[in-house]
Formats: sequence, structure tokens, C-alpha cells
Amino acid sequence: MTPEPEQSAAARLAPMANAIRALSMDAVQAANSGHPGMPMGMADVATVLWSKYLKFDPAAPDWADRDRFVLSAGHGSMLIYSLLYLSGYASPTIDDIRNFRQLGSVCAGHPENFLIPGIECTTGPLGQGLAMAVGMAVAERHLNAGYGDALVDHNTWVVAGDGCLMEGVNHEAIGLAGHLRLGRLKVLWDSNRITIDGSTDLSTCEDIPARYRASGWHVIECDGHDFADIDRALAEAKAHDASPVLVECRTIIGKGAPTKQGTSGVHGAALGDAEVAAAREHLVWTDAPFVIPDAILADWRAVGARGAAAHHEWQGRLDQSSKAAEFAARMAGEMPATGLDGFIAGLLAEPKKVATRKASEMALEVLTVDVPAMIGGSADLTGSNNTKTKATTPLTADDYAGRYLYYGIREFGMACAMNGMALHGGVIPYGGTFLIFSDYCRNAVRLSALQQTRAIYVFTHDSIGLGEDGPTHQPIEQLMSLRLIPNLNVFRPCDVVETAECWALALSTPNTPSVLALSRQNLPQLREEGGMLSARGAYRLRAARAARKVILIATGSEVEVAVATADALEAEGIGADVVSMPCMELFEAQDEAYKSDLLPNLPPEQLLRVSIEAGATLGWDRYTMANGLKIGLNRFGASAPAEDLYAKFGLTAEAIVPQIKTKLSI
Ligand SMILES: Cc1ncc(C[n+]2csc(CCOP(=O)(O)OP(=O)(O)O)c2C)c(N)n1
Ligand SMILES: [Mg+2]
Repeated sequence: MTPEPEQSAAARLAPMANAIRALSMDAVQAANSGHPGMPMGMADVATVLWSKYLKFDPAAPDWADRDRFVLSAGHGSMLIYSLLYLSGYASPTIDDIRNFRQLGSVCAGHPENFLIPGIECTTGPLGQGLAMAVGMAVAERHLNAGYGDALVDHNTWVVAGDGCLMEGVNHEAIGLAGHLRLGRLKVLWDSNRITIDGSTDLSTCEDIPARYRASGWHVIECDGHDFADIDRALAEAKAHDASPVLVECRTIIGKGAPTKQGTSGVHGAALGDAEVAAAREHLVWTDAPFVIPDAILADWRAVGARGAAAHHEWQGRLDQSSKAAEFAARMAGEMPATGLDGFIAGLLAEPKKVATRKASEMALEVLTVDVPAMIGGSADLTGSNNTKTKATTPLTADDYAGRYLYYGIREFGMACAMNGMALHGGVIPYGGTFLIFSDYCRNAVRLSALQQTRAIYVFTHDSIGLGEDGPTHQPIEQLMSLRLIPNLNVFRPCDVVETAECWALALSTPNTPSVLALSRQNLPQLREEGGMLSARGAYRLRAARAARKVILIATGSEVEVAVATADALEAEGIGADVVSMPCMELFEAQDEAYKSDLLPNLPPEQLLRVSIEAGATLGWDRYTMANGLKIGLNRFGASAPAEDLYAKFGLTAEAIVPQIKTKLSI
């Protein structure tokens, strides 16, 4: 094909870009809410990218070898909605765009991956889109190492704004990407030097290209409104795959809005009727809102049709491949059979007293052999999180086939990358840090839940039981606060058997992320029977022997305390059930009959409910009820051996029994 002369390319591309501008300003105007500046400013760059460089097929948004396009600057959602509609995806429709930001429209305020198949990830929390793209690029290289260029050979393109580059997580993300030499990652920086408060001069004088270069990136610059220059920059970006690439696209925010462009006024407010009319004149756009002239739409649809051939050829290669079935199963996220049942049977025959972090490692030794999709890692706490197994050799720039990522001390970057990997598909990421530092990556954990990814967080050192490191390292409120996040399963297993069960459960929910809160200290094996009891979320570990007066409900390391408390009560003729509750979310999902059998609805003087968990007690009343007893810790811990701390803070049978007797008026 002979290249199109520059002049005619620009003549074709300019109206296509203006279609994005028109849709964006009209949708924001109709909603009287939204962000026109970013899509109008990046319309020219996006048009060149989509019409020439991005590999995609609107008829198959889930085609495994498509390029990934991440709109990290998620407030500019009208950019991606416009691109998807114009290039011919089934969703969104023009009516969805008309109803931008309204109830029922898939065109939500920010792009949501669960509403539109062509949206790779949910963005809006600045910085995380780019950081997720790092994970997507990792997954791509890893799968390429396993399945070759014939099946996996695509780029991850990102549009990021000044805000995405300013967020702290950007440092973590680009450091990791540079170190891993992720040459398939191409970031297009919407360098308009404007944020909400005004010029970026107000808050930064950073030399961003120098920072990227120092992190191992290749940096290219272009005029983001000169089609030929954009084309040159993107050609270079695509060709360069020795390292990740940053393309600084110098743009004017709100380009096309004659009096407001270049100012922070176009960032996040409707332009207003007068400015929209002036922009129409300026852009020579005579059509009514939401009407795209046939010729321009045809050019866009031709762009959309471009990828069908590549998709078809790829399908042919897949059909010929001896690994076709395996690849399809991997991309579908199917779980193979594992040897976990046998492992648990071994534990029942020969009980083990180990920390649950160690128990997790034991389960992982089995799982990572049987589930090749699992990619482990830790934010520099590998030896403490016990996340590395024999099967998971390091994933490095020199060996993308590896399955263990040394994330460095980058908790947020790690969690974002895990989301990106899970969203890419074909891999199941798990990663570790201390539970206390879950706060460092909390918003990414939240996005795992919102985006319905199977990311598995291994959060060890889950209470004051970690001991001597003291209150800075001892989580108090983290456990309960993670339970506040919808669609997140928080597991806190009490022993080696429950830990294995919780791992199996975490792997079994492709649309729900999991947290495994694990102990540093050794815990006795309390489970004597199999049966995957953790799947119920809570179950009766021990039934009362004497007449039942008390139900002790505990999680994790405090189940041992509950058992000791029950023993002491039974010795005095007070019957006590012990309920282990490794996962509140799964228990909540049980039917009423199961719930009320486990926790009968009786007044406390007949049946006292007691919760025992070494953390914030707020929320436990859900199970103890108003007049129950909540044993926990509503203050910071202290630096001392674990046993001394449990004694000091009253997390012992000796301290708990008298309180129960008082409550029972015994
Ligand atoms: C983590 C986070 N903090 C704050 C915001 C609110 N916010 C949305 S856009 C924006 C400014 C972004 O500036 P830039 O990326 O340059 O976008 P532009 O104004 O150029 O469109 C801010 C602060 C956010 N979405 N996410
Ligand atoms: Mg900006």
C-alpha cells in the first residue's frame, strides 16, 4: 500500500478528530457535567493512534491478541466512548452517549470495564490506569514467552495526563516497567500542562522526561496537533521495543473551544451553549449534536474494519496451534484440578503447627505446580510473606517466562500491576506485603473489587501477634476496614487446613478479589476433619459439651484463644460452641437456615455471643448483637513478644472467661 500523502492524511484525519470533539462537548453539555478538555485536546493524537497503530477489532472486543488501550486519564471518558462508538463497537451506542453520565447509560462518568466490553480497565483514580497498564504489559510478555509471537504479540497503549504522571504511584509503576524493560508499553502523555487548579507551574517544576529516562524509558516528543508529527512519533514509539516508551504529546486542553481552550476552565465543566456554538463555527462543524456526517463516520468505520484481517489471521494461527485448547482455557481463566485435596488429607492424617503464612506457602507449593497461570510476588517481603515457591522462578527482563515478580518496595504499584495482569487475562496474580501496608495499596484493592478481578492479596503479619516490631507494624483497623469494601473476600484462616481451603476459595472466584490475612506466629492445627468447611464462611469448629450458654466467634489466630476459652468454660460446666469465621463475606452469603443454626437468635442471658479478634471491634456487633461481648483491640499495640501482648491486651482465656461469667451473671 502506498503511503497517503501528508496533506490528504491530515484532510481525512482532521474531521475524524473533530467528530471526537463534537461528541465530547455535546455529551458534556447535555449532561451539564463531565470533562470536555481532555478528549478535545487529545482528539488528534487518539485519531492517529486508532486509525493507524492500534491493533483492534470492534467485532471482537475480547480478542486475546488485541492491543490494550488504557485511558489512564479516566475523567476524559468521552474520548474512549467516542472512539468506541465511531470505530464501530456495538457498545456504546449513540443513545448511550446521548445519555452520558445518566442512570442506565453504560457511558458512566468514568470508564468502567464491567459496563463496556471495549474498556480494558476502570480508570478515574489518577495514576492507576498507567500502573495497571504495566501489569498488562507484564502479562503480555509472560504469555508471549509461553505461547510465542504467533499467539501473543501486542502492545499496551496508554493515554495519561499530567495528573497520572504526578501521582506517587507513577514513580513505582514506571520504575518497575523500566526495570522489566517492558518495550510493549507505550504511554502517550497529554502534556497540556494544565490541571484543575490551573497551570502545572503552580505545583511542579519536575523534568518529567528526565525522570522517565532515568527510570529506563525511551522518551519521544511531538506536537499533539500536527498529524504528521504525531504519526512520526507513534511510528517511532511502535518500533521501539527495547524499553517502555513515553511520548510527550504537547497539546492544548480543550482544543477547538475558541475562548476557553488552553485554560483549566475546560477541564471539568460543560463549555456552555455560547462556547459550544463558537466551537462549532471554529471547527466548521455544522451538524446537530450527536449527528456524525456519513462521510466522517464511514472513515471511522473503515478504521474499525482495519483490524478484522489481523484478527482473522491470528485466529488461523490459533486454530493451527497445538496449544490452542490450553491457550483458550488460560485466557478464559479456567482453573485446572489441583492437588489441594490430597494435601489437606495429609494434614488431617498428620497435623502441623505452623504460622498461617507458612501454611500459605505450603498450599502454594502445591498450587503453583498445578496452576501455571499463577504469578506470585511480593513488595520486598518475600521471606516474610512466604510467597515464593519452587515452581515460581523469577520473572525478569531476561526471562519473562518466570512466574515470580520482585516488585520492590512498591505496594501500590504492585497492586495496580496485579489488577492489570488479572484484567489482561491468562494469568492469576498473587502478591504479598504486611497487612499494615495494605493501606499503601488500598485504593488498588478497592479497584480490584470494583473491576471484578481475581487478584489475590497475601497480607501477612496480621495482628499484634507479629510482636516486637511494634505499633507501626501491628494492624488494628485494617482487617475490619478491608471488610468494608464490597466484592472483596477477606479470609483470615485459623490454621494450616483453613489456609489451604481459603486458597482454594480465593482461586475459585474469577470476579472477586481476595485478601488472605495470615499470621506471623505459629498456630496449632485445630481442624480434624476435611470437607471444605471454610466455604461456608463460618462453621462450628467445636460444639458445646455442657449445656450451651455461650457461642465464641473468632477468626485466625484468635480461634486458638476461643478454643482455650471454651475449654475453661466447659471445665466449669458452662457449655460453649466455638465458631471459626474465616470469611465474613461468604458467611453472609449463606441461607438463613444455616446462619440461624450456627448463631441462633436467642437473648444473651440464654445464649451469649462473644467475638474474639485481635483488632478493631467496630462491626462485630453484627454477630455478637448489642448485648454480646466483643473482645478485641481498639487502640494501637505495643512492642513486645506476642505472648506478652496477648496477655496485656486481654486476649487470653484467663482474661475472657471472667467477663463472660459476669455477662451471664454467674
Ligand atoms: C487520585 C486522584 N486524585 C484526584 C482526582 C481528581 N482529579 C480529576 S482530574 C484531576 C486533574 C488532572 O489533571 P490532568 O491529568 O492534567 O488532566 P487535564 O486537566 O489535563 O484533563 C484531578 C485532580 C482524581 N480523579 N484522582
Ligand atoms: Mg493536564
